[in-house]
Amino acid sequence: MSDFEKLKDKLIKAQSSEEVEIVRGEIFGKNGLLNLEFKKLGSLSPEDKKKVASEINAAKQELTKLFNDKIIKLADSEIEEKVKKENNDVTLPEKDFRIGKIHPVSQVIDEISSIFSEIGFSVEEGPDVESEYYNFTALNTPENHPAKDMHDTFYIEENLKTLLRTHTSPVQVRTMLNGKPPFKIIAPGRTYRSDSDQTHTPMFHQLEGLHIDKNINMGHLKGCLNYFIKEFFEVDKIKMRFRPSHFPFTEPSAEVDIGYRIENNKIIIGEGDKWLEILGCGMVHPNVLKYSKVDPNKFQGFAFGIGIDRLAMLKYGINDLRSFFECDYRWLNYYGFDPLDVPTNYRGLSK
Ligand code: 2NL
Repeated sequence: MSDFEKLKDKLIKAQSSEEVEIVRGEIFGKNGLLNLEFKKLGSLSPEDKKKVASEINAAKQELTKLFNDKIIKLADSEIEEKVKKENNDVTLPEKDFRIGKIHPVSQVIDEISSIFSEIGFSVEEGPDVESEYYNFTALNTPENHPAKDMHDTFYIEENLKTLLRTHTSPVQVRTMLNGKPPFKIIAPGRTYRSDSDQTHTPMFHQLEGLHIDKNINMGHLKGCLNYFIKEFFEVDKIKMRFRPSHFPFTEPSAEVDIGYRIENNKIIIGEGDKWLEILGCGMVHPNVLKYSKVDPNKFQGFAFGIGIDRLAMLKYGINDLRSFFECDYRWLNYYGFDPLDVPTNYRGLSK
């Protein structure tokens, strides 16, 4: 058997692509048989040279075809073998949950829901497209209030009676109309205002709370917010102050500041002599209770509203609000949370 015949036989008998690769080197490689044979041509007479060269070329062509056929056949059967072994069902959902990340806004909503559910609040949701009645009238907002201005609120063009909700308060009004007191709910969700600059986006997230029962007073509100802020920032002590304010839907109304200081370019929440405004609150206005079919002589309660985006920025050291809504996968990969680490109070919210 000639050297060519031997290698041809070896190629035919090869069982795997690794074996084919070895024979390929022996035939077509730098020191392979073909190069060796071509080198020998130099010492032959011109006539023999022509004859032997054409023989080598014929063998080269035959081997090339054999090699290509073989590699395709083996690749096919090897893939088939692999698929059989792996037993993958491509219709099943993604197995590796670590690929996706939870957006910091969703994380903060989950954290706050966990904190309030611990003290008996349930979560309510409502539509983003609201009626003017639930968004303003039922919340005791006068006809000439600046918030109702076309420049501040997105009205749905055709009738001006529907709009994109400017807060999540209509969710609470709907909940009260659909049930009987007491009520102890939070309403997180998207809200919209015609405002866009470095610190405002036309769509933002808000969370409101409402507790209506007999004999609820400002002391309950203070205790509830103190608990919430400590849990949320995961600190034992918090400095908190109430400043008088005004909202059409609460009386009295207040804004809440928390104490902080800056250390090594990082914000320390709960201590220090600087103040940061974080939410608005108050005792629900009797008119709002009347609109919601709750008797203000029997029931009263407190309500509060918090901007979630700013809270998420504060807690997780995110400086640019607009990055929240750019859908940049690299940003989400860095600031996002593990979907399997669901926040709970007893196991830790964010660690
Ligand atoms: C703020 C202020 C606030 C409320 C929201 C509310 C809801 C009902 C009745 C009464 Cl149904 N009040 N919500 C009360 C006070 C303040 O939000 O600055 N939010 C970012």
